[in-house]
Amino acid sequence: MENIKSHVVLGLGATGLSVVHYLHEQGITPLVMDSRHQPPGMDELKRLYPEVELLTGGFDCRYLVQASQIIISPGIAVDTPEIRAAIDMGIEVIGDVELFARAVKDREPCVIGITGSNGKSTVTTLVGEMARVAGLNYAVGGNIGVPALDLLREPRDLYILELSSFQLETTHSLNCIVATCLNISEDHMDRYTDLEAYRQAKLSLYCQSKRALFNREDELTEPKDPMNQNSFGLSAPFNDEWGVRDGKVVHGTTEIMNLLDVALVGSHNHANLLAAMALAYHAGVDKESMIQVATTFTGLAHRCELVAVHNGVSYVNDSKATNVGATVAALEGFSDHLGGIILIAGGDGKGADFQPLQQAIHGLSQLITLGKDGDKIAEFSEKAIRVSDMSEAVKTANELAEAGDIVLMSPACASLDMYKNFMARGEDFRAEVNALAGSSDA
Ligand code: UMA
Ligand code: ADP
Repeated sequence: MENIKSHVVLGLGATGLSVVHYLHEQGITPLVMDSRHQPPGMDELKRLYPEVELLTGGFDCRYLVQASQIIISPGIAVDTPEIRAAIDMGIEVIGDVELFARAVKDREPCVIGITGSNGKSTVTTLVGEMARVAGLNYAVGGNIGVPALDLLREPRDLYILELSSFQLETTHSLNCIVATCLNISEDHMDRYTDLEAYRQAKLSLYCQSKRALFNREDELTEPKDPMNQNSFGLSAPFNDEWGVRDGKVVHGTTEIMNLLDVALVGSHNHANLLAAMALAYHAGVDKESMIQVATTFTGLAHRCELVAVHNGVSYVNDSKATNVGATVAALEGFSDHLGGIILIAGGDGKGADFQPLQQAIHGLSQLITLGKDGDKIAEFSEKAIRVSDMSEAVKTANELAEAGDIVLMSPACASLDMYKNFMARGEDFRAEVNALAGSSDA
């Protein structure tokens, strides 16, 4: 039992590595464990910190119960029996974001926290862009990709953090300037007993913020505490809320801009923009900077992204639609479209109930399904065609589509049954669509 350490880091992905870096800077050498045999951070750990011991292939309880602090990665469920046993013995189990929170706790509030089922990355990026244009010294990170602790390497005045429910389960002392839960719909049901448990993980962010910003069109996002709250939504606002009145984006009675000048398309994205403006406002971003971003930012890749127009058919990559709510939003966003819509959906449903898709699927001209849970979605439509991979899906869509149609790849599922991540799935779709153009030109 030589490798007993006061600090145990669980998980050696991006988060685990960032925690090891951070602890190293504090003069602490932790023990690292990962249930995988070849965790992704293994080579880098060996290269940078050869003195740090790594145990793979499981979590060894003997070391866990003798630790004073366990820092767990978001991909590991807190309910894993070995971790539960340590918690029951009174050992502190926290996440990387909690370490981040403790590192900045003595400063003036300097964090904007963003959670929700969908739109987090879009809003986080929008707020970051607004901060950049306003000339603030800011950094963007968290679930969007760069682990929170890595942001501490440079001195910053403002941290804009995307936070997942997994991260929030193990975060208790963020002291945000303002925090939002953008919306709540089913996701990650393989990690939660029910929607309420998932929702409570998200709403715990409000208790760690000076102000709570909620979505007044989604009552599931409402904070319990009526103090210091504000709202955004597409309806006309009261008092100093953010909303839309007479085709104008407004903050209370102050007009910000014409909705028609907003570069992002889709009503869900307009709601995202309102949330971003409200958040940026509390960080001191001026109206002109907000408008500059709103008129130029057209969206992130893999989120309702137009990939190509081929024979008059628009091919749209919405690979980041990894849950049902995102696909429903995408279909609603195209509900005014006059041509037909062919939806490509399916993948790993993560235990989701697909029922909310039923109505949206009804209006489709064709449904093409693939992946582990594709059949569950296919059950909603007599027109469903089951295919085995993206190549067949795109070729089938191409054969069926008519000029003016949209082929929308919005899977309502995670990609991990067929791909490394949602980006790889989106790139595969893009490659298959580009191959269509190549074959018909030949
Ligand atoms: N894993 C094991 N055993 C372990 C540790 C991890 O099997 O011991 C598996 C997990 O089940 C998971 C994968 O490894 O499938 C990655 O887990 P991780 O905790 O090591 O992940 P990181 O590389 O540290 O990335 C995490 C976030 N990943 C997850 O929450 C699953 C990243 O969000 C985030 O960008 C990163 O920290 C930096 O903060 C990704 C994500 O998919 C994009 N998030 C989910 C989502 O957005 O829906 C929540
Ligand atoms: P997240 O980081 O929460 O996953 P993204 O901004 O990456 O959010 O978008 C993920 C998916 O959700 C995309 O398919 C996108 O089109 C959809 N989406 C974005 N904003 C919203 C919203 N406000 N409501 C519902 N779906 C949304």
